[in-house]
Amino acid sequence: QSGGVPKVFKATQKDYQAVYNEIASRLEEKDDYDDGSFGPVLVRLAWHASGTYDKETGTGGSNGATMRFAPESDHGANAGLKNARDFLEPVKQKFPWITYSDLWILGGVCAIQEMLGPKIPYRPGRSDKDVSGCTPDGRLPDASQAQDHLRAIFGRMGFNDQEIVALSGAHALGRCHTDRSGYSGPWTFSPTVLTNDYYRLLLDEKWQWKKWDGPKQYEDKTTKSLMMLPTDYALIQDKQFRPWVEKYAKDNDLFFEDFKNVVLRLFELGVPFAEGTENQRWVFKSSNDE
Ligand code: CCH
Repeated sequence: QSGGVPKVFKATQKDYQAVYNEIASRLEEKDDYDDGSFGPVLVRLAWHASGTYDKETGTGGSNGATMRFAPESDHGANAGLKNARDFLEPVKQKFPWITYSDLWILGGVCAIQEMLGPKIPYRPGRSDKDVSGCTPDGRLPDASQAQDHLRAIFGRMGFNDQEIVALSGAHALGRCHTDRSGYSGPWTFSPTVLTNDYYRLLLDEKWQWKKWDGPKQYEDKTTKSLMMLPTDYALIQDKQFRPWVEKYAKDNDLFFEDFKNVVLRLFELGVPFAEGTENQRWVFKSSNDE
């Protein structure tokens, strides 16, 4: 560099798109994991990084990536997320300028888009914190509980009833693992493609308690191969939640629009973005875009 002054690298949208592309190609390549994709566990990592937010104290949220450290990495709710963090580590090595906290959220955005969900507009600006930024245990939802608990947990993050139901549609993706949460099985028949099937199945299937030694969960009466958590089932038991389940079950476009808006907010919780960047979010090209 002229004058001996080291040039500060300022990453642009193009640079972040390159990181997106790297994550997408690793998703494609590593298709022997779980149901054939790391996508669902990447979405869960981005959600658990963000969902620790407390609007009263401004603590937690996607700024910090403090789940890299114990005690947060050892919180029961985060069991299994090492798979997602390890998946992203080589990406961090290849693009060392990106923060872990921006990378984990970009991983969630990329996974949702590559699993054929809506585009999730993104802006960078998260910085990594040290172990002192770890949030206390108990901030993420407990699947054995019901609507009051959901409202308390998501209300603390700043979300209303409609947003709770829209966010829950992410359970179209992935599965429960007995060696992680103790629960077992997928919610839908296509756990690596985002659809509104979660809502449709909630309403259309007959659900019964699964007979087993594990934690209380529902199974579908017809095939006994799908599951619902007590918190999932609460969405159709509760009078205020249920109309939203019905709307999203009928209208995938509405679900995608609302899911995009609420996930965008979730992924930005607790981040002190530079002023004036609210209207400067980027939309990344997915690998199947022309
Ligand atoms: Fe979830 N989720 N989640 N979840 N979750 C689990 C798995 C996934 C709850 C409990 C569980 C959201 C909301 C809730 C995903 C995304 C979201 C598991 C199984 C439990 C238990 C973990 C295991 O055993 O591997 C509860 C309770 C709530 C309350 O509302 C929200 C919100 C999102 C995202 C927006 C995804 C994706 C998975 C699948 C992970 C995988 O590895 O397949």
